Amino acid sequence: MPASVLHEKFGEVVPRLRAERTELLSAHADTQISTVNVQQAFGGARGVKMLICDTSVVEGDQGLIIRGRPILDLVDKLPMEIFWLLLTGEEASEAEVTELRKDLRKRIEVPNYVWKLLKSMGKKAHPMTMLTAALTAMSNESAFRARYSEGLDKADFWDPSLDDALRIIATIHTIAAGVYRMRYGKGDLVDPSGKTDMGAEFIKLLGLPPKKGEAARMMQLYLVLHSDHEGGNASAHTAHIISSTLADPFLSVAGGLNALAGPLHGLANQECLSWILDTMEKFGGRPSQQQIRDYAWETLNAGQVIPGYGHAVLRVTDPRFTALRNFGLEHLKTSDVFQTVNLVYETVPDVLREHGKAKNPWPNVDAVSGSLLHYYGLKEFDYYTVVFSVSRALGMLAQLVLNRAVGSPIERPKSVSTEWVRNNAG
Ligand code: HAX
Repeated sequence: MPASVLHEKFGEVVPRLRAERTELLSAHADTQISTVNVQQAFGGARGVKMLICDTSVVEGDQGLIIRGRPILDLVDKLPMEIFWLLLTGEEASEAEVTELRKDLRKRIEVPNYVWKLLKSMGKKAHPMTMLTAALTAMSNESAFRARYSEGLDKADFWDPSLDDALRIIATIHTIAAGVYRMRYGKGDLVDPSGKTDMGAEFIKLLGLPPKKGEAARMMQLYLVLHSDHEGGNASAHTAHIISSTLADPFLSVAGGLNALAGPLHGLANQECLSWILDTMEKFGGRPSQQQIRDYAWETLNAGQVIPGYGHAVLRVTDPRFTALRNFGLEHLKTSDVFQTVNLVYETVPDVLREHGKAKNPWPNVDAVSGSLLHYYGLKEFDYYTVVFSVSRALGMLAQLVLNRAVGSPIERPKSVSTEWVRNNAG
């Protein structure tokens, strides 16, 4: 496969990244940037600064910032423009976007063995299992794996990794749409054209009604908003650990997406809409605020979490929630489900504050995303995390290529035993 416009661009950026890293390490190698207390060691390493991620940061009081730009400033971008920005730190020009589109179009083919594998998985497989199985199988296609086995200079690791990244970005929505059509009996697969943007093409491949282009616009927004969330979240971190072993990008992203499939992480979006629909079913339609309040308490008193609320880092309403809600306020005026999501937003933070456990009573993006997918025809909730995955692959891959470019080592923090803590904590 010929190198792409992104290879050219990123090749120009790499020397600067390496120089910056060398300079920082030589000037500050021993400078302390974080400490770890017993609470953090037992508590999922919350707040421990021990990873480098340049694609984006999540500020507790602001939410997602991609390459210095708040996510709400990027809502009109295309997913491929976001990948460019995540990777290079710069915005792509119009000409570069045109070239990138052509480069992606050359890579849209999904090998036939992937479709055979997916067909063999039957009607009970979770769509996330199907997606990550497909990506794992596609490791056969890895340019990185092939070139590494021939003997690749460490300085060039990023180059075939970027080939793999582009191949995954060019195919993941086609695979995801294939999973949808096979798993839910939606008929034959639709061939990708590679002519339109990822969001519009994904809607077409899924076979959803275009609603005068609105569905494509929603998908484009969804894919941009979910693309990256710094390096410490469970899926990005998992992908990073796998890739730090020099496993190929297909295996690394598949592993990261397996972490996204947990209900406290990406799977929360399927649980959120279930919770909303359960509320509506229980109260026979759009519930009142009092009914939502009662149901929220019933959920909490049963020892369960309210899906879509709370966050490990955020301490304000997630701006990605705000962006999707704004879209809904404009286009989903007639949707009872969306109006219920709004009422929940007006009610649940007070309940969580009263409950007193969650450090953040505000909604995260998952509290609203399912209601939009549902409105535009994706009624199968257990598919929602697959849509999330199509987007999040962008961030994982940008992080992976950057790490390969600067030669990040295999990750290996030190664990200690409970006995060690008992003996040393005093
Ligand atoms: N409902 C009820 N209780 C909640 C809660 C919620 N929405 N959010 C947090 N809590 C509870 C926690 O379970 C924890 O209880 P215990 O002390 O009994 O263990 C306590 O409040 C403190 O938790 P925290 O420090 O505020 O939050 P964590 O960093 O531990 O967890 C979670 C962050 C997102 C996992 C958590 O808020 C949660 O479970 N939320 C609901 C599920 C959800 O929306 N997940 C999606 C998050 C976004 C994401 O990653 N998407 O991919």
